[in-house]
Amino acid sequence: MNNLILSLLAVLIFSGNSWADSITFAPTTVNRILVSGIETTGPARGPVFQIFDGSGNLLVSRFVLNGDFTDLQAFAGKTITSETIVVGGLETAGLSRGPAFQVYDSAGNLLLTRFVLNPDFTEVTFTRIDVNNDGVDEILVAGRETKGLQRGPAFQLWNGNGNLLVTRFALNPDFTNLTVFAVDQNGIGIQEIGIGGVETKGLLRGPAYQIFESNGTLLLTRFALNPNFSSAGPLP
Ligand SMILES: [Ca+2]
Ligand SMILES: [Ca+2]
Repeated sequence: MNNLILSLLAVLIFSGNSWADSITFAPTTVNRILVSGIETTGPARGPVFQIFDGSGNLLVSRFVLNGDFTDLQAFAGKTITSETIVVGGLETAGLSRGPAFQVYDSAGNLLLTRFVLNPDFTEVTFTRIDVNNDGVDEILVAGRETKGLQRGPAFQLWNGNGNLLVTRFALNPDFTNLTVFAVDQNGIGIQEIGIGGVETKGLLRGPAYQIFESNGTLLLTRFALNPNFSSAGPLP
């Protein structure tokens, strides 16, 4: 689908309302388009995703999480044996329960809701990763604990049934500007978890990354570039 059609879709969908966070457009696993955003004025119904077929026909429109959520992220994957839509965000008002994700089937039916990490986390990202190479995606959640115990960067791995597989703090509390990525570090077809950042306080050693097995075992720590890059780096 070209940019003209996407732009036209955006105008058709969002005219008349205001939207917070970035509106994102992403492919699904079956040649459809996933659009997500947060409606913050007008009816102000909060986070929503929509699915369009290749001809631009609206197939699914679903309000998700609740109106107290910010930092919406949405992606399509196969967290069960069929396609699912995963939406994540931070509940920063109301009950303020922190980061959570929901899994929907491709028809827009809610399969599960999970609050993750804890309410002291910010800069939370949700991505899919197949850590055991079985064709079913796991859900990788990462962020920084910046309040409370302030333990810094951490990640969790969840399966599509909502079971927590591992929780692991990474790098150290002086790291910011996190990036999370999947990598087959040893080349045997099963992905490991990478987490990179910049040590912007304390020892100020600059950028570094770590590689973990999916069970949380640390495989590698590597500093990169040099400490002069300590104030650089995009936010995820
Ligand atoms: Ca898997
Ligand atoms: Ca591997």
